[in-house]
Amino acid sequence: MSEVAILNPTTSRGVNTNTTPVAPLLDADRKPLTKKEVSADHPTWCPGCGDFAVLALYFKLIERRKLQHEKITTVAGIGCSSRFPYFVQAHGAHYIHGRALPFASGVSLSRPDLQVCVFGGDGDAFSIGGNHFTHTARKNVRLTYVVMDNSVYGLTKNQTSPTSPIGFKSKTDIWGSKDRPINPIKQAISAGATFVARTTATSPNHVLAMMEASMDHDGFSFIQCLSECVEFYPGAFDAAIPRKGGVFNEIPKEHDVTDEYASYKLADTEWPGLFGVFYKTQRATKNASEQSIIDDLQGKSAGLEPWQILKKNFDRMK
Ligand SMILES: Cc1ncc(C[n+]2csc(CCOP(=O)(O)OP(=O)(O)O)c2C)c(N)n1
Ligand code: SF4
Ligand SMILES: [Mg+2]
Repeated sequence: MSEVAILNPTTSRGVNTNTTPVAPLLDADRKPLTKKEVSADHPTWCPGCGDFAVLALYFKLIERRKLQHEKITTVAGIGCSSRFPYFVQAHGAHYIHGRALPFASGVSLSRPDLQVCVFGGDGDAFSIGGNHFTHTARKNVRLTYVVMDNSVYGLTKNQTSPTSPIGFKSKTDIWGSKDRPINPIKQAISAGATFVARTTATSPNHVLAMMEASMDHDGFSFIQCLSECVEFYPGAFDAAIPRKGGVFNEIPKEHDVTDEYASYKLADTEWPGLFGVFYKTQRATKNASEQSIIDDLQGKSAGLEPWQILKKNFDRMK
């Protein structure tokens, strides 16, 4: 498959409402999809790669939420983690490096009946795709974005990524990285994401809980999911794995997730940091504001077909 593989659109645009419509569950008489029915190619990741767990949990989520093939859209950029859509038997796109979010935004805005899930790596999200991350967050496009963060470029075989720690030795930093890593949680909050969470592939129930909560959220949901690259950064997250002597500390129950500053501060907790929902707020989505423009125009153009409304607008621009 080339870098741009286009999904398969089938139905028309949606419903008039102030909040974004959530992907509806289908008829009760359709059985939930099994893992077998939703898996495609055998994953080509290295044995032991953290990404396997995230994929398995996505299958579980699809089954649990009774999503059917035509309602699931899985989008990714380029990287080991971004191979994700290949392995899901449903609609999706393996798009250009760093550009998964603008593509997914188009899907979300034009098809409010779909559950749009974007997966990718730390390089894809925060290096080449850094600007798209910021703008999709501030626009509050309704979709779930799971960044499988291994703190390295895996696919291209070991370069420093924006989340690699200082001192990390790679092909691009043979003496050890000197650059301060970004903090994805702080970045997401300050950009305007309305749901911000952190989890780790070694805690499956926690990943599942975060993904479920993100899908219930009406807006841009961001999840940083630590996912070890056993090939180029083994042991990167041992400090967060209790069976390896680490600690898995959840966000204190009394934390007010609507308090932006408290969430931001919490995200500064010393490595390996905290896990759970840092921030969650309700703000008008891009989907809802676009829909109100459409409704307005349709109201002024009663009796016209959509193509006639478009033509009228193009004519006005001449
Ligand atoms: C425009 C462009 N620049 C560079 C590349 C090469 N490239 C492919 S994937 C990648 C980095 C992937 O790292 P990450 O997103 O962390 O994913 P991982 O492989 O670690 O899961 C790079 C630099 C590319 N495909 N396209
Ligand atoms: S190189 Fe790393 S990230 Fe890529 S499949 Fe192998 S273990 Fe996973
Ligand atoms: Mg990576």
